[in-house]
Amino acid sequence: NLNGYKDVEKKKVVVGGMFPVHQRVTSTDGNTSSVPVSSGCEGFNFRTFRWTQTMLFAIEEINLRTDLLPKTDLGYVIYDSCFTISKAVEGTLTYLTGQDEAVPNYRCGDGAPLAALVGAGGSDLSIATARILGLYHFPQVSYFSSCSALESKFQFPTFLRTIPNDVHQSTAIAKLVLHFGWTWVGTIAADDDYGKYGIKEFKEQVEEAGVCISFSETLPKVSSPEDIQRIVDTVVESTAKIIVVFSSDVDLSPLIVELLRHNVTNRTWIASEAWVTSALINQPGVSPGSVLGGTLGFGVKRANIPGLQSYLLSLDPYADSLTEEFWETAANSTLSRAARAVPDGLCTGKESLQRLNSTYSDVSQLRITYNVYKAVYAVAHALHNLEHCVPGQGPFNRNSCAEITSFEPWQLMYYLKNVRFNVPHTEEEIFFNDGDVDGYYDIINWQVKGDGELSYVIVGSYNGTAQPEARMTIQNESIVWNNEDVEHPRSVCSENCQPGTRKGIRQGEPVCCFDCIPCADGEISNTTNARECIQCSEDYWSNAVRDTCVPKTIEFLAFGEPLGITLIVISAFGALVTIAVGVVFIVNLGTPLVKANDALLSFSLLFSLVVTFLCSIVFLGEPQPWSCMTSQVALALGFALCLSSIMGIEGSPLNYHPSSSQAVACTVWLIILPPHPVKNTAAQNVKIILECDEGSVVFICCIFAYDILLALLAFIFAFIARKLEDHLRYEAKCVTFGMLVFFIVWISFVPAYLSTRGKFMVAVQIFAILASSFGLLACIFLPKCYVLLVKPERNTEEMMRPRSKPRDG
Ligand code: TCR
Repeated sequence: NLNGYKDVEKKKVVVGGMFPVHQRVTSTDGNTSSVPVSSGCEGFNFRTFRWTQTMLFAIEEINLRTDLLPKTDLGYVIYDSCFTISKAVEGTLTYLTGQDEAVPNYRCGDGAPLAALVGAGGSDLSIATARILGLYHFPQVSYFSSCSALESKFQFPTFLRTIPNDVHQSTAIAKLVLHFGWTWVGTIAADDDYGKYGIKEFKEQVEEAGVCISFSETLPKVSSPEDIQRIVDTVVESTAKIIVVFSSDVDLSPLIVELLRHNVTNRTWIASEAWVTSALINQPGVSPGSVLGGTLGFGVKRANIPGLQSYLLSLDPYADSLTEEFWETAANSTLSRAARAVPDGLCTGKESLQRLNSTYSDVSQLRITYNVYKAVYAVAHALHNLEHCVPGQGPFNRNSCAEITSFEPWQLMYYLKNVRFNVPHTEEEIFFNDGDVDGYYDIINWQVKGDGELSYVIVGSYNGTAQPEARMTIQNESIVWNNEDVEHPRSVCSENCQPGTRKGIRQGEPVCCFDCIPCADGEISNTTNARECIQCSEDYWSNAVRDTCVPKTIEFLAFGEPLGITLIVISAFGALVTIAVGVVFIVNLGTPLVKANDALLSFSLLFSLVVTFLCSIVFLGEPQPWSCMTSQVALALGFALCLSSIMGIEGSPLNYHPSSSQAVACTVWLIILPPHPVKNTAAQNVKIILECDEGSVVFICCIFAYDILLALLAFIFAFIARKLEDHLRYEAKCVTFGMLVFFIVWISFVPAYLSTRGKFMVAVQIFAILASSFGLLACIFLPKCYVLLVKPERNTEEMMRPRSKPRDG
């Protein structure tokens, strides 16, 4: 007998209960021509019926206790909210008015004061009932409505709950997703406050951390095969391997059935508390092993309630219309009222419940059941405190107390808010903090056993009251994933960008989907997923894989390298030959050949050639301020001297003056804008070229233009002299030839110089200098030396006819 009213002496208080025992209301035919009746309910739910029975069990347990409410008995009124708001509201109104119009399904203890309402079911039901109850300051303790919207004490002043606020759960799921580095997840929400608020909160948290939502689907409340099909298609098409589902098991099960039919595997499902251990999803027979194996979910605190199972099994089928319906549904037969002899299709009420239905009597996962138990105890403790108020020390106006037989709902609300007690058997301490309890969850993993059945394994926990870093503990090794490998699944839209590349956004796609674009020359990225490549600083350049900046190689034509050595050797050879020619001339100073050509002019020509030979060496090596200045100036002066000497030899009137004016020009250049060494980083990316900057382009052009002018004059003179003066004919021929070589060399120098880069420009320049010097040396002095050394017999006055005019200078 569920009735606790055996002792007539005891005072009575009635506790209201509201449970979604049925899953939906029957659809009405829409006929408005007859008296409308409250719609019936269908879809008997064994799990919620177990909760109903747990409330009765708790009340019975409390009534038997002598330390809790010793002088008062608890009665109960229980309504079926049928998972429907209108039913919940109807029940609440009936409960408040005490009118029996909508007959409560379960009732015991008429006439006694109403204490509090336990329940209402899903969050949207509680939101509706809490608004009405709030109007009358009537306390409501929910075991089940976890939606964060209910935390507002302004809107729901008398709402309390023994289930953690979903804010904790959303945070926990977000943490889990971030823990495994999943950045590409899909979400599915039930079309109610529970699903919508839960997913909203989850999204906010993960998006802040850079996770992208691949798709967001909403499960229909009223069965709609098209919607379900659309969701299945989305799940199949999406590349997201992780799907977070915030929904009650009732709303989710049609989708699961469809997923099983399509055998959608290779996904990891993240379960919210409402379906994580639901038998409705994990249906025996249609084992969702390969589809749902590896699922991770959050479950509220679990507990064992001793005595509950035997209480559940000892259910009297005839107690009430609900128990009758339960029995008939469970045994799949009609309960015979009188019969002792049972015809076919009837049952006796003596069938063994243990064998009939496992969901009802399965006490292995008492989570919501435990919340119901706690809620009833919270009301009982509040009533106990109210009853044991010491007169004169009460909390109310003028320290008064409330009477257990005639208290106001708001007075009980005061006690409920401040209640603090230990739950029997588990010793968990319960107290309400602004109507909420601590957010504690087990992390549950669905593991497929050998026989294909699923088992729930606790692999970690989440404690919302701990320090932020310590909130989640998870044993990665104990998790069994939905794939062959031990590694946790990956779910990203695009793989990480390696160093050397940067993220390139794709227009119109979430930020998690991107392309990896290699860094440009001279730019690097040294982190994964770099947003931008970094430009290397001036003297550095990117390496081949573009992940570090390396110093640019410094380039100049060094003395030690083969080309440098070759050039030194050639120019030294040239200088030596020139000196040797000079020696030969000195030795033969008195001979007609030497006399015929002005000796002084010959020596100055030889000297200038030595200068040009040697100045080419100065072009080599790392440029220094002094070498930059000397090389160009020595070259320009050397040529000027050389060319003016040649003209002198030809008897031109210009003589030495040209070279002295060149010297003046060079001095001005050196003083105003001297050439200086520079690092050329622009010409080539990977190299720094050390070279001489001429200081002023105008100056260097003028100076060498002057040299060219001299060369042209020398050529013209020689050309003319060749015709005019007989005794100079041979001489003039040599000079003409030498000047032609000189022009050819320098004309071909221009394109060669312009088409080379870096240190080879210097080499080209030196080659031109050496070639032109050798050309002049050979053309002008080789024939003379030949005569002087090999054919001295030709070195006679006759051969060198005397000049018609003696020359000055
Ligand atoms: N709170 C949900 C509904 C719900 C549920 C469940 C439904 C929860 N746990 C278990 C079926 C089975 C948690 C709500 O609406 O607030």
